[in-house]
Parts: sequence; structure tokens; C-alpha cells
Amino acid sequence: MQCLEAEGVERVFGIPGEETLDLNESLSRSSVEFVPVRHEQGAAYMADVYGRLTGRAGVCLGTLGPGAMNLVTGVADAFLDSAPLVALTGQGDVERMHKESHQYIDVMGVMQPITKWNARLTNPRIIPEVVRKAFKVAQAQKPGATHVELPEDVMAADLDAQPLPVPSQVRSPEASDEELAVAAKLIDGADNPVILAGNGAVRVGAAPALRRFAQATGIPVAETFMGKGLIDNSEPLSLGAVGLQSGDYDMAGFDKADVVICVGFDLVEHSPEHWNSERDKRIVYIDTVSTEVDEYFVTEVDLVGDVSRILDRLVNDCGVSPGSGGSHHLRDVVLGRFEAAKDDDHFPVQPPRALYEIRQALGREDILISDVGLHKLWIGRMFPAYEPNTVLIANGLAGMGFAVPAAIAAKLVHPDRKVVAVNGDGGFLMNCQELETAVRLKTPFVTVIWENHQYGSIVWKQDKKFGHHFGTDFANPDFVKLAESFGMPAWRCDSAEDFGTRLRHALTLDGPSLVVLPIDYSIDVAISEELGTETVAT
Ligand SMILES: Cc1ncc(C[n+]2csc(CCOP(=O)(O)OP(=O)(O)O)c2C)c(N)n1
Repeated sequence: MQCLEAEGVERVFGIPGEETLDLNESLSRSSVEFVPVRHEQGAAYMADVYGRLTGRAGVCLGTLGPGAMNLVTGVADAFLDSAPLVALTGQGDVERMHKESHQYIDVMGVMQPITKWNARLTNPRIIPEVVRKAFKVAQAQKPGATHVELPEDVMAADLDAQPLPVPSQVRSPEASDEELAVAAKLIDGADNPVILAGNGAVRVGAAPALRRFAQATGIPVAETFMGKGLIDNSEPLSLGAVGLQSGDYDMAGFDKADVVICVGFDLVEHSPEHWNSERDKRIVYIDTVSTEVDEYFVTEVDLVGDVSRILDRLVNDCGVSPGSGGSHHLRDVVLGRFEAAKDDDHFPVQPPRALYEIRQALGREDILISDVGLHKLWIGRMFPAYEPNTVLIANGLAGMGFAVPAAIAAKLVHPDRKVVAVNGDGGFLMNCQELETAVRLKTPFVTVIWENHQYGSIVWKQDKKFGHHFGTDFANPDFVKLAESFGMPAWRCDSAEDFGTRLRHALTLDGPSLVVLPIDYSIDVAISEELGTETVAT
């Protein structure tokens, strides 16, 4: 616990177990707040989002066997979405791990492929090193999940030791002048350059430098779903969010682009094959670590280091407005439909009107969280974002059940901002138990459920591929009564206008609340008559 305190840990999210008794006892006497949750998956998602929003590792705790297994999905989410997270799991005594034994699972083996690093505390003496390393590795670029296993006998032993010092600054590599000159020459000579900005730029707070670079060079910016808000969506240099389908890139001008400047682009979100199928783009890569290998992503210049510093140095070397890259067609089509929706009184409500009402109810810095499903595709593509980290989308693992725990963590990190979590009626029930955590913590955010009694995105894909759908329909509990039983106010909307009114009211409350919105998915998120066929996996 002293090591966690030395790392600046404010909270541990989790569920205790018999094998973590000693740790929990120390936790009760430490400065770290323990946040009991109702399912370990919720704890892992909370730690994940805490890490995304602060850059410091979120910490989650589960006991051995079943507790550790329940953490897995959220840990994997942090791993694929590059969020710093440290998972702590209990374990039986060291001397019973080699044999069939109550609740013993090889958790180290389970965590191995979903963490950057994974260690067992075999001896109390190594605790300071292991904890320091778990945080260092989780927070180092690219960030991600690490795991420490805590055998019960080791945790019960006495130890007289001090935490290792935590360095206040981590040095990052620096792109050389020669590399910058090569990149500047390539960009200067381009006819139609575009920037593709992703979560890597959000992670390191590079939005201001990216905006300066785009303004100075006149090169427009397309964002991935997780990069939303890096550039203000209402700026002329914004090409909108790409990543639903290949057609997005064409419509944003990638078809004509000769040079693509990738700033913090994580390939996990959407394959570069979608915009470089001919492998003829000349790619300038700017990120904190070197490139992933992908046959459609053979870069010409890699600028690795502090992304903001690289962009600022590059501005000095690049000419102004080198060309007319990019196209506003995608953004215009999508925003056109969004704006037109303000007068759409259709009921059940269609997604553009629902998003319009949410945008009206939230300020520039407020936070919208998306769960996973067809609603995520609508949000990713259409919801205008003005600042980074104001639309949180899990697009790497893309697991349903993310939104409610994510909203709790977002509200804990930013108590001054309004938070809305949009869920499908499928994903909501996967972690709805955390509403109790929200009520107990008094985290005021609004859970919105788009209700259609179907796994909407699967229906969408099956209908497109086979002309019918199967295995996708279900009945729901009465969500209003369910929320009320948790002790929170809830409403079912009966018109589009009603949704806006209730949402605005809910956002003024000092505790969590829930709004059920009957949704009509009959209009096609792909806008495929203009944009082609879909390619994304949700
Ligand atoms: C944990 C998990 N299970 C399954 C999937 C596959 N999947 C992706 S979207 C989806 C349907 C989501 O339905 P719902 O939550 O109702 O949202 P909607 O698509 O209707 O907006 C499914 C089953 C997934 N991404 N995550």
C-alpha cells in the first residue's frame, strides 16, 4: 500500500476476497480510497477510464480465480485501447500453486496476452521493485495494462522496506533534425496532403500542437473515432471522423491524397488497408513509439518522440498551405443530416435527433460516453466533438458494457463536467449493476438507453449480408423500475422533444439518473447510398 501511495494512487476499484484480506486491511489504513464495485469487470473499466483521462494508471483489484477472471475483459480493453492500468489479483499460497487446488487458476497465464507486463510477488522483498515496474510499464508509451499477482502468504508476511522513488519526468526520444527535414520536404512537395489523427495524439495531450500545425500548414485533419475532438469539428480544417467504412476515407479526400501524415494513429481502431489499399500513399508517421508492421502501412519517415514537440518543430520546417488536400464531402453529408435532425419529430426517435438533443444539452468540455453497438457507430461518425477526451469510445477491444463504469470513472476524474453515457439495451444490462456503485458514490451522470429490443448492430450487419436477421431479439426489464429500485430517478421518453427536456433536467441533478429512449434504427448509419459498404467490426 505504501508503494501504491508513492505512485500517487488515489483510488483502487475492486472487490475483496479471502485471499486479499491482508491487502484490504492495509488499504483500510492507507490514504488510498477503496471503491467497492458490483462486478470486477466494472472495476477494470473504471480503472481503464481513470487511466485514459489522467494518464496515470488506474488500479483495479480482484481476488484469485473467479475475481481475476471477471477482471479480464476490462484489462483487455485497457490493453488494446492503450490506457494505463494496473490490475492486482489475489492468489493462493505459493506452496499450493503446483497442484489441483481450490479456486486456483493460472492467472499469470490468463493475463499474459492481455498485458504489457505481468509479475507474481514471489517474495515480499521484491514488492517495491514490482510495483514500481508495474506502474512504469503501464504508463510508458504506448500505455496499457500490467498485472501483479499477490499470493496470500506473501501478502501476510512482514516487510521492512521503502517504496522506490518515482521519477517526476520521463524522457522521451527525440526525432533528429535530419528526420524532420526529410518529413518537411515530403510534406512541402505534396499535392494533396491530409492528416489522420488518432488516440495516440489524445493520450499525450497533443491537440494544441496539432491545431497549430494544421493552421500553419493549411493541411486538413481527419480523426479516428477515438481521436474525436483533437480538432474542433466546426473548424474548416476538420474533415470529420473516419472509420465506419472505406468510403469514409474517399469522401474525406484520402483517395486523392498523395501524402498522409499520421499523428498518433493506432492501427487497432481501423486497418490502414481502408485508406491505402493500393499501398501508394507516402506516409509520415508521428508518434511516441515506432510503427507497427502492416503491409498497408509502410511509412516513409518515422518521427518518434514527444508528439507536440515534433509538430511544433515541423511547423518551422514546412511551407504554408502546400496544397488542397482533403475533401469536406463526408463531413458535409454527416453534419447536414445532423443539423436537419433538429426538426425531426419522428417517434421512436431516430439517432440523428437523439444526438442533436445530447449535443444541445452538453457544453464543449462535457463528456459523452458510448457503449458498443450501432449507437457507437452513430456517435463516432456524427456527434460533433470540440475537444479531445470529450467523446469516449472503446474502439480497440470494443466490448459491450463499457459505458456505465466508464461514466462513473469520468465523473470521479471530472466532477465539474456533465457526463452522459449512451447504451444500447443489450450492452446496458452487461454492467448495469454498477448503477448501485454510482448511487453509493453519488456520481451524477445520466445513463441513456436507446431501446429497440435488439442487438442493433448485429441486425444491421445480418440484414445487409443475408437479407434477414437471427438470434438478435430479446425482451427487456422495465428499465425505469430497475433504475428506481437502485434508488435513482428514471424516465421513459414519449417524444423527441421530451427526450431533450428530460435530459437537460437530469443533468442538473446531484445524483445519477436514467433516461430510456425508444429508438428507431431504420435509417442506415452507413448513409451507404453516398458512402459505400461498411467495413468496421463493432
Ligand atoms: C461483450 C461483447 N459481446 C458481444 C459483442 C458483439 N457485439 C457488438 S455490437 C453488439 C450488439 C449491441 O447491441 P445493443 O447493446 O443493444 O446496442 P445497439 O447495437 O442496438 O445500439 C454485439 C452483440 C461485443 N462487442 N462485446
